[in-house]
Amino acid sequence: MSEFPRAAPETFTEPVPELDELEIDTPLVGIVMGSKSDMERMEAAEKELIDRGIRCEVRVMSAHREPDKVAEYARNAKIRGLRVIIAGAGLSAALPGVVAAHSELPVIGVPLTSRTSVAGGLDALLSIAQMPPGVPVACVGIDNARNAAVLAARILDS
Ligand code: RP5
Repeated sequence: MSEFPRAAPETFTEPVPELDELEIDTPLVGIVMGSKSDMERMEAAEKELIDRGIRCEVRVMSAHREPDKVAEYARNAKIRGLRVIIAGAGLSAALPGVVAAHSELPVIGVPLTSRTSVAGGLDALLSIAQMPPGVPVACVGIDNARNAAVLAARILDS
């Protein structure tokens, strides 16, 4: 017979308050975008998630101006409890692909129009949709951040 004192069975079933609090507050979806100028269009994703009661966080970070910040965010996303990342960007729209390169989480890209877009945002759409094989990024329609949130909700529900 073991000499180690045994914990009462209820010790294992009691909730740990600190962990409970963490789970309640942890965002499930990260919404990132390449510039503050993207915020107006990306707010539709945040609104949709809030309307559905899905916890989310919003961050501005540029793949070309702040590559280290983007890499760090993507690398830590899963361990922080995020389950899906929505990434919006305009022009060559590298952000969703860079996030996907540094994270195993599903990434949904939102191609955005901006002041100097080519062909009404087709530049961003192709940059996101045409990721090379092995590093997938889901792609919703141009400026359709709401659909990214709906897709994120479906991923969380699957
Ligand atoms: C991209 O370039 C951003 O996602 C934005 O859509 C576009 C223009 O950015 P700003 O010049 O307005 O910062 O990186």
